Amino acid sequence: MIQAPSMPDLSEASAAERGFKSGFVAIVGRPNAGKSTLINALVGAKVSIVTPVPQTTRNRILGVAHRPGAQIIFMDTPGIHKPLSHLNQQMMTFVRQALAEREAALFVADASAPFGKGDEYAVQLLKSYAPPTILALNKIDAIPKKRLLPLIDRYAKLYEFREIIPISALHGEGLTELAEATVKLLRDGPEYFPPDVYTDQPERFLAAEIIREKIIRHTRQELPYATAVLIEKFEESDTLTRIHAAIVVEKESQRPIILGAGGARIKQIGTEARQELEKLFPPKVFLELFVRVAPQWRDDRAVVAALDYRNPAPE
Ligand SMILES: Nc1nc2c(ncn2[C@@H]2O[C@H](COP(=O)(O)OP(=O)(O)OP(=O)(O)O)[C@@H](O)[C@H]2O)c(=O)[nH]1
Ligand SMILES: [Mg+2]
Repeated sequence: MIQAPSMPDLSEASAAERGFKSGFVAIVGRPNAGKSTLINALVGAKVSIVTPVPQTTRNRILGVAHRPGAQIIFMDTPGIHKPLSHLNQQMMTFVRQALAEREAALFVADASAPFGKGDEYAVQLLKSYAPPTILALNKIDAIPKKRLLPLIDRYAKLYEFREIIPISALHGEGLTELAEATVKLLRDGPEYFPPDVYTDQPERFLAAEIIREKIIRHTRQELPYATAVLIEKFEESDTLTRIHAAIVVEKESQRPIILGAGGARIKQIGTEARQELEKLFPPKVFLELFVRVAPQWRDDRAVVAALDYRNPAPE
């Protein structure tokens, strides 16, 4: 269960009594459908990393959208797929947890990709939890309008979606309608989070994710899934945040791919990550990156557990 940082006082005129709506909403769908782009757009802040590579999100990421009279706590999740490694099984556990703990769901589908078996598989999983769900048909900026109706027909036959809303998460189209339709699925409830809080992720995890985003963007042809980032040191002072991070790869042969010729690639990854980290941890970030080889880490329970920020830190 997700712990709210401060529970409101329900004894007197509580938020619920004032007709305030709130609740947890799972964002689910196939890998690469645009779920993380969508949660960022709905929350109005970058809470989840985005890359062109499927299976980017590996955790359950909370993002709070503060609306007039309502608070929607969105849960971004990994793309629904058949898991092979322990890491992938853990990713699917996050999807199931989100589907089990939600009040409602947004099912995100990539309207620009051909409908296939993977989409049917994803809807089957949704069905097994049967939440009240809105279908968000995403990436409509990338398709001719005439492709929408047949797709809407097809999905309408698969599940009793409460609403089907075409959107472009990237360009912000249809998002006001989507947010309003989502609020309609919520009941009266408390303000779980104060107005200035938009995620529950610890700073160390946010830092690791930003670094991982830059790694994927720079190595996606060669190493789409093989890397993880572990923060080994995170020290904050008024003038400097010092971060040491290990880039974990599976094989010795992958080390030079991260390093690049003469170390140029890891330098570029470091520069881009530092620039973004400095916005989160001003005024200055010192970032040290190094590569560590951990054979078969995706099947190593200890490494996979260390990647989940909800686990207690190792002694
Ligand atoms: N054209 C277009 N591209 C989009 C849109 N939304 C997302 N994308 C792109 O789709 C790719 C995947 O986006 P993500 O938000 O990472 O997708 P995801 O569903 O979170 O993917 P996983 O975490 O891997 O499951 C990125 O290159 C996005 O820029 C959209 O509305 N239009
Ligand atoms: Mg994602």
